[in-house]
Amino acid sequence: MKIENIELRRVHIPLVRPFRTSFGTSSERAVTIVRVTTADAEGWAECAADTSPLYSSEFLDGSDLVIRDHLIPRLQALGDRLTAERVAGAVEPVKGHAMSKAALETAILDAQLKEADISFGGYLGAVRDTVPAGVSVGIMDSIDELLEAVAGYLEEGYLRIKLKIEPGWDLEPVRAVRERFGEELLLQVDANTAYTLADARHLAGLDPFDLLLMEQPLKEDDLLGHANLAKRIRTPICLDESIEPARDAATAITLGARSVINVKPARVGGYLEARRIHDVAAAHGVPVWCGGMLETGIGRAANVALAGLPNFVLPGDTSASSRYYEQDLTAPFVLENGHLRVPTGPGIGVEVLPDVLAGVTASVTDIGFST
Ligand code: NPQ
Ligand code: MG
Repeated sequence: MKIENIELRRVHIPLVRPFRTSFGTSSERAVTIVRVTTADAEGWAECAADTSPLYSSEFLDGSDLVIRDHLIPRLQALGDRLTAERVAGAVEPVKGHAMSKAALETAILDAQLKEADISFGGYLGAVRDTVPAGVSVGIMDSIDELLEAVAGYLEEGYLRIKLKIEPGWDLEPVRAVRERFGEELLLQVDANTAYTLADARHLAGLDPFDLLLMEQPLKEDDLLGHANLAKRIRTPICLDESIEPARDAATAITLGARSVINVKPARVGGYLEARRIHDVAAAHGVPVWCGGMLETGIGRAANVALAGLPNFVLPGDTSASSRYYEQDLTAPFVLENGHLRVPTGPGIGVEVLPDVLAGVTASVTDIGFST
């Protein structure tokens, strides 16, 4: 495949409501959109990093530099041998920076699949036409506000609720949601690394609420701590931040540090690695679900395709566009009976709306591409 240009574009999109997690509050999503131009196609992707390195060590300004100065030159060095499947190997000497690598690989894969007239779902091996949608609900100022928000999402049709928790916002909100909405509700929590093993007894206090899982209670590098915690609480532990390459998934499974894995293509370095994690987990009977990073329609389209693979057995954070954005960068993803439709067109299968994109663009850099 022959790339003619790579463009990096910083956009800022307002969120419909502030989103508070244990690591901070966002009222807009800043994101870098990557556009790869070839003779016959345009490939699109977004870098999931945030403006500050709080979810993980990556952040957008750093990511733009890594893509420009360290990743793209390694792809140029491949010459005519460049394919999406060769991107990960070519950038492997660069340590870390999974989200930056994922964005670049995904934009190239989109262009390649559009040239070949194959959809993401078809390429990755999706077996479903629609995927069940869950929603991630931020930390709120009061229990009443939380109950109102959850009631609204359930009315819209979301099939699973994930509550963000932190010390001081855990047992009471979970109890209130369970009591108000009943034992049938699929309910889980996400701590984004806010606890330590010393909180084990406190976290066991969530056991009576029959949660599907507790996501990432401890630090990202604390697999052993999670394995220990798993022996002290009944709620299944799900890892998010701890799992980068597929080898991490294998390690976590061997240690007994998890019973479920949140697969986020951005965090693991792209859709090809995400598929490998899906496969490793499936081979061990470990269920997975598709996480989210407040993606625009560009990233959401590819996530929904991934969530169509067979071992994605729990509803993901694959919410409708309206969960985050009044105006998405593509035609909005909408809930149909609690499900999102897997796009079937070539590549990511959705078109970027040029006027909307222009309206939210803060800066554009043409990096070029020469071999
Ligand atoms: C998670 N996502 O599962 C993440 C965390 C997250 C849907 O809960 C800006 C950029 C804001 C990235 C907020 C969901 C974010 C962000 C939350 C990621 O842990
Ligand atoms: Mg998470």
